[in-house]
Amino acid sequence: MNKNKLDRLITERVVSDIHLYEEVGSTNDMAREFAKNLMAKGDNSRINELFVAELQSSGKGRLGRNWTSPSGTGIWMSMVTKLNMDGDRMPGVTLLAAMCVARVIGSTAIHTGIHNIDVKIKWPNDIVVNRKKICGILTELVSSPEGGGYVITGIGINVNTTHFPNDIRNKATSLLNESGVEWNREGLVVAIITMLSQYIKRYELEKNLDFILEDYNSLLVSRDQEVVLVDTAANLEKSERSEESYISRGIDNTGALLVEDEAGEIHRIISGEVSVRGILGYV
Ligand code: BTX
Repeated sequence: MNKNKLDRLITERVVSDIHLYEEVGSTNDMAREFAKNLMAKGDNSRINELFVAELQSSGKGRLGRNWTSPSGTGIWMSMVTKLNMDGDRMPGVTLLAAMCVARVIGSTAIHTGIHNIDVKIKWPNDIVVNRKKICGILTELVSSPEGGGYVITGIGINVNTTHFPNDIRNKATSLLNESGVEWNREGLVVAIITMLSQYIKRYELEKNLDFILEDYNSLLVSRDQEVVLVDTAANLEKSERSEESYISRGIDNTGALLVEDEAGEIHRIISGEVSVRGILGYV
C-alpha cells in the first residue's frame, strides 16, 4: 500500500497519524497497545489514529476466530477513536463501520462502471457481495477504570485476493473475484475512514442510529425473509427459544436486530455472539 496515497487522511485531519506495516500479528492488537499507552500517559490529543498492515500473521475475528489476511491483496486496518460515548453504545460503531464499507464499495463500483456487485450487510459485522463474505468487522473497547477510553474498529476487506483456504472457500470472496477487475486499496481506505470518522462524530452527538436507519435497513441481507437464530437464547429478550425461524425486520435505532416470530411478536436481538442465518445457508 502506498502511504503517500493515504496521506490525504492526515492533511484533511481525518486522522492524526497513520502507522503502516509490512507485517503484524493483528492491527487490532497494535491499535490496542497504542490506546493503552495513550491512556497510561494521560495523552488526550489523539482523536483518530489508523493502523494498516499488508499482512496479518494472526488476524482475529470474533471469539478468537481466525481472519485470513494474506499479503498485499486486502485491507487490514484498525482505527483507534477516542471514546466520547458510553461503552455500551460501542456495538453501534460496528454497524456504522459496516454501513461505510458497504456504501463505499457500492459507490466505487458505480463510479468505475462495475455493475455486477450486489453489496449487502449481514448483521451485525459482515459485508457480503453476491451473497459471499467480503469483509468482517471486529470492534473492541479499551476502557480505563476511571472512565473514558478508546474504540478500536478493525476492518478486514478482501480486495484483490484470488485464493482462499479450503475451509472458507465456499463462503468468502473478494472484490476482484466478483468484479473481474483490480480495485484501488488506498482509495477505498481513504473513503471508508473519512466516512466512518464523520459517522462516529454524528453518533456521539445524536446518541442513536436514526441517521443511518433507513439506509442500513435497505442494505440488510435477508430483510423481511426467514432467518434462523443460532445459539441466541440468552440474547433474546423474553424468550428462551433458539431454534425457531423468524422473519428479520431490520435494526432499531440502538442497533438491535428486530425479528418477528410466528405469532407476530417482535423480539430485539442485541449483538454479541449471535448468528443470523438465512434458511439457505451462510447469508
Ligand atoms: P467473524 O468471527 O465474524 O468471522 C470469522 C470467520 O470468517 C472465520 O471463522 C472464517 O470462517 C471466516 N473468515 C476468515 N477469514 C476470512 C476472510 N479473509 N474472508 C472471509 N471470511 C473469512 C469477522 O469475524 C471480523 C474480522 C475482522 C478482521 C479485521 S482485519 C483488521 C483487524 N485486525 C484483526 O486482527 N481483525 C480485524
